[in-house]
Amino acid sequence: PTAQIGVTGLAVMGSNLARNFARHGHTVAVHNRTTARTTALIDEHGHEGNFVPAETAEEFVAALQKPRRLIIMVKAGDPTDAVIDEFTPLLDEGDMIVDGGNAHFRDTLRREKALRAKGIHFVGTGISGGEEGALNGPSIMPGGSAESYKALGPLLESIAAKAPDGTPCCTHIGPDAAGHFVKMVHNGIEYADMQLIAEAYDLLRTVAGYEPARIAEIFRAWNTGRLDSYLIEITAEVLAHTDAATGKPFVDVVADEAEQKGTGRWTVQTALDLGVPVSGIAEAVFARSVSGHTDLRRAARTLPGPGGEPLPADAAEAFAAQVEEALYASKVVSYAQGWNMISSASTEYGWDIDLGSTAAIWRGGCIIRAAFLDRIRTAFAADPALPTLLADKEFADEVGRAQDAWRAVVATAVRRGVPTPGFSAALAYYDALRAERLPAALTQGQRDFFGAHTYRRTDREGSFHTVWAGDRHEETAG
Ligand code: NBP
Repeated sequence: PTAQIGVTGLAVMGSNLARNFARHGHTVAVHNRTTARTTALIDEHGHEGNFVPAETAEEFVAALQKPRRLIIMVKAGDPTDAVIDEFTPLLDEGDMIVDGGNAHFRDTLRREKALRAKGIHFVGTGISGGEEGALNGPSIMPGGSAESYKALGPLLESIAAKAPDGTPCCTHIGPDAAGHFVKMVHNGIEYADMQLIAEAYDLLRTVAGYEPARIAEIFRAWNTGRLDSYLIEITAEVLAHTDAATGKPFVDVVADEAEQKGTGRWTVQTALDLGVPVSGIAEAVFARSVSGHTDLRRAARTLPGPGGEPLPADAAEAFAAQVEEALYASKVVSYAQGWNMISSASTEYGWDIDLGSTAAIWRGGCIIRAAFLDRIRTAFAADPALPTLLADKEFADEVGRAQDAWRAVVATAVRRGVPTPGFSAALAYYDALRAERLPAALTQGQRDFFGAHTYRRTDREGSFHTVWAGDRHEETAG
């Protein structure tokens, strides 16, 4: 056998990943259920490196050096199980199956456990960056055993994106499903980032009264500062684009109903199970959902709103600067929430995830790649036990400086009737964290009143219940 690695599933992601390996000098076995895809890959790109095409599963496995390293890049869900079931009987103890698809981490937990019992390493691996990333350098988030990473790491690191300082955007995240888990949170954060950017655009359009081309210029300028990121960069491109058919701004001819494939929803569902507040991600998922409910929107179109004229030029310019501050502060909050989620899951599942290196491997290759992530890496390097990014001195100072502008923007949005669920939820979270006292004390009182759910006191230990239906004396509970 000659192949260092094999890829089965040669749709766009698998083909591009195989080509990436071949271009980096590795010999790659390639296989697909339907052979036509394998043939097409060899015909079109066979000259790019050393490929070993295989028609059958047996041929494919026979082409791999031991211990075998096999990457599955098929549609997530049942197809992944079908492929695992097909290949497992052909493998030996110590072989590695890497699932590079967008699996739900609970599926990865189940598959890893089953294969571990057979002595096979199952490496659920998040791969971000889409088609382009798979070919030219994705951000790679492998889970699975530390032992498997010794054999896989060098190969994966060779094809991964490189951060601006040259380090590969690939690291062993943690055991079993840790890789697929952080990939899921990455996608959730991506939803939040996109929603915040959309709100900034909406405010600049509605309140400042700017045209898309002008807003594209503003995003371009922001992209040279602390917001420097792939998503801000492509936002400027999309806003500057003119529709060829109508000559109108592209953004004005696209139906305003955002779609989703489900990874943002998974993040929020999982956060609810873990009890971690990720309001920024949740509002982003719900905002897409609201946009898609054309029935509700049609029914509510005539509800009264405040109206109002766009701001005069000077005020508009000042407002745009405030929007940048609100966007930045809200972004810090949603990343803080995302990292809380990773940290909680790491404790819950015993993954021992290095929070700083997760930020480090998102500096390149993936959709949320940004200069900003280096700051998160530094914050966790300074204090690996940082309870929230908002407690990092630098982030705290920055967000503190932004808060006046942030409040002004949210207030203006409310006054002008522009929906800003992302900005508003982020600000509410910030205020909740810094509050000396929360009204949760009242909530506890109500729970005790109607359900005898008990409460704790601020002045002494223990659980208590007030006999609300009787003379309202207090009893020690439990
Ligand atoms: P698709 O998700 O469209 O899957 C197509 C591949 O799955 C084909 O190779 C197909 O084989 C194979 N397949 C199916 Br469907 N059912 C199968 C079965 N029962 N047995 C064997 N093979 C089966 O491909 P993709 O868009 O390249 O994505 C691959 C994976 O990467 C997915 O999990 C996706 O979520 C993930 N991902 C995608 C992106 C992206 O930007 N597209 C980014 C990151 C991750 P056939 O040719 O015989 O039908």
